Amino acid sequence: MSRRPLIAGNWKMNGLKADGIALADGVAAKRRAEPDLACDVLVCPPFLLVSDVARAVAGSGLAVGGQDCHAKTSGAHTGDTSPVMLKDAGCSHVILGHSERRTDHGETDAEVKAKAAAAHAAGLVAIVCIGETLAQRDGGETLEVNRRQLKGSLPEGANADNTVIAYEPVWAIGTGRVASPEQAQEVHAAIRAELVKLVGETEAGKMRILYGGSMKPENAAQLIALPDVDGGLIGGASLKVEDFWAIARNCG
Ligand code: 3PY
Repeated sequence: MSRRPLIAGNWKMNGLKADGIALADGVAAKRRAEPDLACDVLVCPPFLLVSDVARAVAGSGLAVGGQDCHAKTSGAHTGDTSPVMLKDAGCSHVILGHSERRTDHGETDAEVKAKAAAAHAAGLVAIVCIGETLAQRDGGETLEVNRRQLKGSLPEGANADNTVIAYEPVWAIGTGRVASPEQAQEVHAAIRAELVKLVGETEAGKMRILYGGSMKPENAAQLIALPDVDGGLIGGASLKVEDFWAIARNCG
């Protein structure tokens, strides 16, 4: 089954307003110059920059996403951002359950699932992140951990239109280490097999599974060419227009 790749930039907690707008302008210019690009492209700035970035890229074909959201629509939740607010600010996607949130904020699969359900209700595509630590990989638990996180984090009603999975081995995030093509394909194939049980064969066949974790221009082509890798969730390399665009062009 052919799936249109998605290249998503996770800017994390980087950049002030001028930097974010310059980056968004740069990526939008590339996108406008290549209307026939073979993939979808998404940028996920920090919350405070979402509205400015959405304005900067309007009409370019780029999508904008948040990096987290609350599981409630509104209420007494100091410091949080609701999925409805993200939608209102111009987002179409939201990253959920990134390992940095699971580590820094103790997010559990059940919380990610509730957030994903809320994102769906707000009309956002949830990018649900899963991945094993180095200790889990060394302990031979990789496939089991990813299956468990996937099952625990996917809400009722998840389908290929409202959900994207991102496999991000924790040991490859911000470390410069990247999964080998064999390691990535093994886990992506196992995730797709688990998706068949969770959402049925048709949706599992259509659902995009991104690889994340030190994806760069030098390794992207090899990873994106794998049968079950449908694009990337890009950290550091998404902060440089030329690097991010070099990855997006690898999808052709
Ligand atoms: C990375 O590339 O390190 C990421 O965490 C992407 O989300």
